[in-house]
Amino acid sequence: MKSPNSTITCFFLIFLLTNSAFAGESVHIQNAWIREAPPTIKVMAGYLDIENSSDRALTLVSAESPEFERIEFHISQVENGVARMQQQKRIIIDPNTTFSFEPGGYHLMLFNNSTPMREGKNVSIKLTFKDGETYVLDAKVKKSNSNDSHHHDHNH
Ligand SMILES: [Cu+2]
Repeated sequence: MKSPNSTITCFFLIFLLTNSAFAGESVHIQNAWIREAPPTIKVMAGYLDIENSSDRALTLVSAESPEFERIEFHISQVENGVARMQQQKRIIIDPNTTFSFEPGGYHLMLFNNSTPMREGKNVSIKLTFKDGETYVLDAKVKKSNSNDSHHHDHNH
């Protein structure tokens, strides 16, 4: 026969497990910025670091902002000397790693801003993960400080 005590312990354990499966405390997003572009350019690149200090992989499935029509995940690659960008439907962040969107590699591609994007502006971006969790972060518009290989020209 079960003692009342073991039932209580059991409930308590379930509560703890549910809590630890919540990624909120083990995900940190830092260094979010958007590269300032001339006002006529309606496609901009954004960068950030996502630190996953949990012991399970995270899958980033979408990004959105009230300031932009849409946001895609892209990777820049050089093929036969030509820089190309390819859309990625999802981004997987392995357990205990930091995933960087950075110039020349993975980046957010932000389309059709509704307001001018000048240096110093803060842009709210919402990230959604596969488990339904969302994060809202601020990305600062900054001038590029390096002449890296990222191109704003698209062949979509
Ligand atoms: Cu791109």
